[in-house]
This record gives sequence, C-alpha cells and structure tokens, in this order.
Amino acid sequence: MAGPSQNTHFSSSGAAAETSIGPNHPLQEILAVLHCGRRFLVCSHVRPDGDALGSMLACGMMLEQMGKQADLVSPDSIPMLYRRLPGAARIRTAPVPQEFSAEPYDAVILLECDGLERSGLRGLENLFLINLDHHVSGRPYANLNWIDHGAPSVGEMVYRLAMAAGARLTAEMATCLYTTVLTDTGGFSYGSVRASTFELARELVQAGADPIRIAQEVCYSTPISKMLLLGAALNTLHREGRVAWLWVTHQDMVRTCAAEEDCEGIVNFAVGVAGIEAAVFLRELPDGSVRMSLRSKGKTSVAAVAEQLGGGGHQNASGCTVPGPLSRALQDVRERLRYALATVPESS
Ligand SMILES: [Mn+2]
Repeated sequence: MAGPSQNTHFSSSGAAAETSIGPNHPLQEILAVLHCGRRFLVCSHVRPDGDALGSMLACGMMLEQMGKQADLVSPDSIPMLYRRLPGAARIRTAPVPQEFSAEPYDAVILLECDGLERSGLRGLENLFLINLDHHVSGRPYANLNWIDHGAPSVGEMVYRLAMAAGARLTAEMATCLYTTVLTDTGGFSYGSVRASTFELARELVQAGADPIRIAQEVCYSTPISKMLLLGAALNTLHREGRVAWLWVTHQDMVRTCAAEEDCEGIVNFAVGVAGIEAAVFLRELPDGSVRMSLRSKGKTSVAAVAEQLGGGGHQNASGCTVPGPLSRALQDVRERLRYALATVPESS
C-alpha cells in the first residue's frame, strides 16, 4: 500500500477532462490502490442526499465486482425516498462504530466530503484516504485526491472509475448512478449540466436504469409531513428584487411532525419564482442555530455566500449552518445575497 505522504490533486472543469485520462490522472492512481487492497470503507457526507447514497452504493458494487470487500457506512439515517435504491439496506447507519482506526481497511473512499469532518465519522485520520469530490469547496486533504468541479454529480466520477476498472454496468448500478445525476442536477436543470450529462443518462438508461420509476420515487413520493411543512414555509415566502426567501421555525417542524429530510427541496420553490435569481431557505434548529440552503439560477453563484458563512457547495446550490436567532440570520444572508447579485447583470 502506498504511503500516506503521497498527495495528488487534480482539478478540472469541462468535458475535455473526460477524454484525457493519462497514466498520471488521479483516477489511475486510485485504481491502483483499489487493485492492491482487499477491504475498503466507503462513506460520504452527513445528511446524505441522492448523490451521496447513489455514489456509495455504486462504488460498493464496483468494488464487489473487483472481488473486494466494501463496508458502506453513513452516520445519519437514509432518507425515506432513497431507501428503495438497490442495495440500500447494505449501508450501515447509526449507531456506527465511533472508532475506525483499529479496523483493517486498506483505504477509505470519501465521496463528496470537503474534509474528514464532513463524513461525520471519527478515527479515519490514520487510514489511507481517497477523496472524490465535485464541490467548489473540494480540497486535497486526502492521500489521493480526485476533484472535478465540472462533474455534475460525484456519481459520474464513480461511473468513470467503474468503467476504468472494467466493471460491468449492471441495472442496479445504473439505477444508483442515474439517481445521483437526476438529484444533483435538479432534474437536469443546474448549471453543471452539459451534453455529456445526457450521454451518461442515456448509457445508464440503456443499462437498465428506469428514468420514470426513479423520478416517481424521488420526485413523486412525498410524505404528508413534508407537504404540511412546505405549507408553513410557503406562508413565509417573500421577495425583494431578485432575491426570495422562506423559512420554518423549530415549532413548525414539531407541529407538522417533519423530519430533517422533509426540508430538502423546499428552497427550490423560492428559487423557482419568476424573476428570482437567488433564494434561501432557513430552518431553525432545536438549539436555536439556523441551517440555510441556498439556490441560484444560471451565472449567479451562491457558493461564495455559503463559504463566507462557514459552509460550502456549488455555484447553484450551497448550504451552511449559522448562529441564531432566525431573524438576524435572515437579515445577514439577505444582505450577502444582494451583494452577490450586484455583480451579476440582470437576465432578460
Ligand atoms: Mn454531489
């Protein structure tokens, strides 16, 4: 196994990167480590989304095809709408072991974590770390780093890795990967979408991913608690110029019996308003701090705003957690969004 001093960083954007996988490409180095090892830990970030879970599952399937042992671990439970992903029951969720350093892993594969803390797992520091990320906030903290800011989902990177490994694209794997693309591009509508995104989608559908069934499960299986919470949030919807915002209090969460996962996607109702370029959804947490989800359209970036507030993400989708109270957090983020928009010309 390669020593932990090895440190490779690669960053690219645009489709050109896909055609130039030379011997020094981090993908090849990652592949070499996977070939040598026997047992791997595969994890992603806290509050896993469609990309995190679909990528973990596809990565596990690839490793199994390679004859390796893969342990899939998430510190948080799997949101309802992803529990029917092929192999989802394989992911170990809480309670997870607090200490991984004693486990005989040849490497840890971290999917879209911009640091070890994002994994929500402890004791990984001394293991050999492989970092696959596509976030703007992605940085080379691991032993091997493959960061592709142009990839619409980290699932696409797992796909490229699996193809390079000679893995067979099974219907199950294709279903997991299609879910990563569908969810991380907001249904093929974010700025990260390019022609190759549809080529990948086509390939995944040909391999057995059912786009209609996946859309049904991801987009049309809303629990009633989420609809009630959405109602509460929509009651607070406001706009000022090109910025819109909405929020829920902790009391709203309790009253509607909503789970954390029910907040996902609510921000899209604000950014979806005509004439709006940037939007934020705020949620008051039980301890009074505030979780924010930011979205924007086109060239307007909300990545920097989230980073200023200690979070991170993409140009069109980012998030952060800030101290309360809600009213002050809202005022602060509105000012930052107004400032971010001041540099972007109004779209026609
Ligand atoms: Mn992602």
